[in-house]
Amino acid sequence: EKQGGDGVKSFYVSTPIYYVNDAPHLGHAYTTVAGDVLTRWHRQRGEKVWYLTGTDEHGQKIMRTAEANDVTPQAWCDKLVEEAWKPLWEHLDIRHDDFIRTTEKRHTDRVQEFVQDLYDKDQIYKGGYEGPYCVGCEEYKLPGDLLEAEDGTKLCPIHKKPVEILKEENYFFKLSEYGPKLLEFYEANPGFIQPESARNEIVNFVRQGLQDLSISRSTFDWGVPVPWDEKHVIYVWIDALLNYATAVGYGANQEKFDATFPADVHLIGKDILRFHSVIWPAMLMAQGLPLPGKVVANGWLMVGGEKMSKSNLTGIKPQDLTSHFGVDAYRWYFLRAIAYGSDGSFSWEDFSARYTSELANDYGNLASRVAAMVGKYFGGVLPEATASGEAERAVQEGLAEAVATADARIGDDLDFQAGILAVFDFVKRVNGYITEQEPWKVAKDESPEGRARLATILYTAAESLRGTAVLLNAVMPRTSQQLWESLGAEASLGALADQRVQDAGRWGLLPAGSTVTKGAVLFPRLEEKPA
Ligand code: ME8
Repeated sequence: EKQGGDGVKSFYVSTPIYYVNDAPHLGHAYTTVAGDVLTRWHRQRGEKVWYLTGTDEHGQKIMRTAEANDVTPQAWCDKLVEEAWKPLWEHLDIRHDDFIRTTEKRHTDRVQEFVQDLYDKDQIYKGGYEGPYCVGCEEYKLPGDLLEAEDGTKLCPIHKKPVEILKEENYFFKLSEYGPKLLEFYEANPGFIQPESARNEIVNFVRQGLQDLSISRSTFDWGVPVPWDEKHVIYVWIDALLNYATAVGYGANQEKFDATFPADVHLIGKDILRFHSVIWPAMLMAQGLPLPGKVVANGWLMVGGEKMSKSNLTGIKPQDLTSHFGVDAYRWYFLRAIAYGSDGSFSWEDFSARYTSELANDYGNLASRVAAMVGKYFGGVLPEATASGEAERAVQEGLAEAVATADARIGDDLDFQAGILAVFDFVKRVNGYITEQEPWKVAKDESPEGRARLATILYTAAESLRGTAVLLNAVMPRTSQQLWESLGAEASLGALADQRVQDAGRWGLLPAGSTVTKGAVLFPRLEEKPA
């Protein structure tokens, strides 16, 4: 997609850029799939969209991992990006428009310019700092936030690992000056930080007063050099946050930058809320750049009551789940089962139960029954609905409601669960309609009235599926495409991706005469759970 030139700003969505000290896990995939669904949804509204993801490659955490593996940090990052991160996003059908790596020159040059500019504007000064530092978070911690082990060791509240006391002469960004302006901004933009609990946490934090932020490090060198003092490297978080600007042409391609920046939605996990809703806006304010639309924090995927992390993944990789449930069911499950913004536990049993009842029984069976009956009673040619009545009108209204609800919940509120549920409620309704109308009995009546009734029932069901294929395309692109083909919709309506959400609830789009075929089962029965 070309950015710029037509004066229309893209709907711009970002994920965090992930640390490449290890391979991606379910938690990273959770945020990235959510962004993919959100951006596919907006594309299906006909909007221009820009979806950015990438990797965060500097800092001590990466450096130590590379050392432990006896390779250079750059070689380590190259390997992980090419062999683990990019392949997983491809496997999960993530359609990002760009993938930024913080070791790329298009990024590092601009980071230096940005920081130099702040220095020239007197927003950065030299000072000293001593305090507890968590390498896992790459962050100085406030003493009051630390946990204490039984032997008195101070622990990072997120990583539950000992913090290190760091003492350095550093450059500082005058973050403390931005507190009042930030509070004013939060006040004027109540939706800026979501969910509500995250907003409250940040407002309280900023009200207590902000400290200046150390933005350089001099005890190691794996980072972007501070341009006026090359003994220092730029703090990894300043470097990382700037990806959202450098990736869309900041300081290099003004046309693209204007057509894209700022992000409409920064998707993050709640661990990195302060960086995105305090430091990042303050950095932008310092440069007079526009502020993002919103920062939306997802909750934790939990395993056995603990936040899922690289160390306690209990061995489950995204690929273990996709090979069992399929990619589409994987994309669907986490958004369906957990309210976005809340913590949620993953369990193999819950996934299996929902797969079987909601995907295979409710949805997949509906699709195959309808195709089978059009085949059996009408030779695979979709008949015309000439005898619609009360029951059909209820189904038509049901579709319109599902479209409106899904559009508002997924496209605007990022309440993926409610949006998906609205579509599956409609699927239940269509199943109920078929159960009540009993087409297999109507089929025994060979009078013209009987044939008209049967035709109407099957048309109504097939046209309903046309709607669900469009509505679920963002979440489950592969099975939606399969269904689209089985309905013979492509010939008359064109590509599934070109179907507009705004039109999805209009009744009667799928023309009578379409060739309906019974394709492969959408959601096959699950094999035994692997040992
Ligand atoms: O923080 N549940 O990278 P990171 C849900 N490089 N989401 C989870 C999760 C879990 N258990 N675990 C991780 C960094 N995530 C920085 C970001 S951005 C300028 C720099 C997701 O590799 C969630 O989105 O530690 C979280 O914020 C992100 O992965 C952290 O990834």
